[in-house]
Amino acid sequence: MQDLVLSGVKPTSIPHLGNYIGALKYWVELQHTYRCAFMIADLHAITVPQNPAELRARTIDTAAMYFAVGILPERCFVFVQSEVPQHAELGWILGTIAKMGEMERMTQFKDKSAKEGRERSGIGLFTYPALMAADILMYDTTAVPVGEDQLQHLELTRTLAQRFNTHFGPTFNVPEALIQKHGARIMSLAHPDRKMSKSDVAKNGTIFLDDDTDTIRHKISRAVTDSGSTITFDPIERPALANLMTIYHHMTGKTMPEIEQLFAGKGFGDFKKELAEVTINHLGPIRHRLLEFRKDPSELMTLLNKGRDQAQKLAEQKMTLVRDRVGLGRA
Ligand code: ATP
Ligand code: LTN
Repeated sequence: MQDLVLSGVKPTSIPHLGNYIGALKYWVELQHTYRCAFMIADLHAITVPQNPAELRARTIDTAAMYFAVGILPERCFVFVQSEVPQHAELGWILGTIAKMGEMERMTQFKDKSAKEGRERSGIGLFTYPALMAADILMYDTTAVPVGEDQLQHLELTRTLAQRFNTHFGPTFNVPEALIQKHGARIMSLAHPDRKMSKSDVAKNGTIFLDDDTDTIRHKISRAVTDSGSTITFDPIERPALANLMTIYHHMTGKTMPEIEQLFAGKGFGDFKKELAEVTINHLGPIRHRLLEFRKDPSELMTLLNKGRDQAQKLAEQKMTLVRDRVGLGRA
């Protein structure tokens, strides 16, 4: 079987630097080794309330961002999850073999349902992992690049695939997780003890991939640093500076010793100024391509139509087998 990598993000905001370093940038590397499918997970996005007009705009923006960061349409198919209705169908079927206990153990569900209170949380938040399993199993995916937060969902996906195969006969490939070798959790510039996130209340904590040059300079100049004055990498003692150095590393490809040497004898001010410049240089072309897609979305629409058609074709093949195995519909 040919290897296939599949992943996705929820279109709940403009992707930020954390999403880029933690996911998108890695996908761009993977496409040179694997056949890839990248999805905009809009059905997952609505497991928490969304404004409909904003959701639709973010869905298009997220798709544009995939191509803007360098996903190549000739190597990957990119599609919007809800445009392939077989995902919802398979999510339902997998939900019938998943156990309450398994779903209740999911830490993402525990965390997210704690916010609203369990009684008031939507059922979609609970069944989220069955839909995610459907996304993955639909295409005989062999490997899934995910952050650590999603590993538990991937483990459940494997369990559901094996359980289905045992009950109904071989149907799904059992996928592996792909963990980024030098992956990093990027922390908020304003609160280095929290991950950089779309929902950071501190406005300067998150760099969005469509931030303009002045905004990036401003946010980096306001970034929290630790005590001391030398530029040395020490994630335990000086986590704020280590976070900024990690960003510098991902923006330039320079190693930590190289960065330390570059800034020997210089202070935080010089370092931050230089960090802003390398970030602007790296993100500038991405932002430029995003703005072009926004101005004229016709090319993007063609790419998404192609991705949808390809995904639907594969999904329908798989669902024909699944319906047959389970005994759904007429012969
Ligand atoms: P939420 O905060 O709503 O749970 P999220 O940002 O974790 O959302 P997505 O938007 O779907 O979830 O994230 C897409 C990918 O980006 C995931 O693989 C996630 O691990 C990664 N990611 C998100 N924030 C960071 C971060 N600060 N550093 C590194 N990777 C990140
Ligand atoms: N749950 C993931 C997004 C996601 C996904 C997927 C990732 C939805 N379906 C399938 C990999 C494979 C998240 O929150 N990052």
